Amino acid sequence: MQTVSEARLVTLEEYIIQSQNRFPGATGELSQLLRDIGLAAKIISREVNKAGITNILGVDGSKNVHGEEVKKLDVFSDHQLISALERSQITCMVISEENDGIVRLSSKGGKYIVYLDPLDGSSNIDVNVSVGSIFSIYMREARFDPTVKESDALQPGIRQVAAGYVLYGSSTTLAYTTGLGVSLFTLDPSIGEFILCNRNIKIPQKGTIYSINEGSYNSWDLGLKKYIKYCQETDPETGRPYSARYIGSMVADVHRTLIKGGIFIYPHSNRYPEGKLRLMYECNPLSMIIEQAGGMASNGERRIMEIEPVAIHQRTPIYMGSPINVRKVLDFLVEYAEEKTLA
Ligand code: AHM
Ligand code: MG
Repeated sequence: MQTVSEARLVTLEEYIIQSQNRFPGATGELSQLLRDIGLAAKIISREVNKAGITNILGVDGSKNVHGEEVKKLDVFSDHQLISALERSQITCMVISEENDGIVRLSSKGGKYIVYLDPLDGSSNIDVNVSVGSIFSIYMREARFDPTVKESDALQPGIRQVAAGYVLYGSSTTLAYTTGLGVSLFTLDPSIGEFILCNRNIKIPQKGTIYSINEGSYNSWDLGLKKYIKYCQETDPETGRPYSARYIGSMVADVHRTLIKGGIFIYPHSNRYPEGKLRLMYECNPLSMIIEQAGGMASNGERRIMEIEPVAIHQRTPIYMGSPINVRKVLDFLVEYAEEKTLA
């Protein structure tokens, strides 16, 4: 692991500029976009940290497009990110978990389309557990068509030009990729800067942690039930069963999986026949991060990032993490595919 010595701290801003300089033809627009997201993340981080002592904590009364209660911090985070993107005038459209339709920005010729989950895991806010922001960036194909349409945003995850997340945990961590590995930063609150802590993080090939909401066990496919039982048996390499860890904030569970290895699963079930998590602003960006770090992400049948989207808020089951673990669960799903019916 390549770490950066305290003697020469590299900030997110510096790192983005250094990375851009490696591409002679780069216009700097993507760099600007990443800097905008970094700035919004610092403001959200500050509000998340003081949520308990201000009136921003809790439900604001309205419901989001999925009928869930909107927390004030969700709304705040959504506004911060969208205003940051509006300011730089290079994004034509934003799609966010908090908004039913597309949000057209004033820069109609803007090159980029950005998907956001402004505050993922928001049911955890009230209990002081980690939450996160997720972003996924695409280029607009029909740039010279003045009408920005929802169909412009329906691109598979393999076309993402950049993706990342911010985890508001015991410290605030930002991870992003532009397709050349994953860089990780930690916010130093004393100077208000994200500091580079790893320029090319790699996920362990295999881990011994499984992460799934086991309360839904009875409604899983047989292959998944068998796989989880397999995880609970003694692993010959460690002499112990796998450990179960489930935070209930996808960003936090995936971040742990990135660092420690293992598997994160949100399958389909009776309650969520298509899975619960959203393809475009949860699964695709986190899959790009995990793949760029050497891991895998599948919906159980195919690579997440190859799914052709049909709707901006569509859901998908997801199995992601260390390659050895993901391949194993996929083997179980295939082996018991004949008995696929949800019990
Ligand atoms: P949210 O975007 O409304 O917060 O929902 C997504 C969250 C994910 O962060 C997390 O993985 C999942 O919901 C947890 O769901 P469950 O409580 O069903 O296990
Ligand atoms: Mg979410």
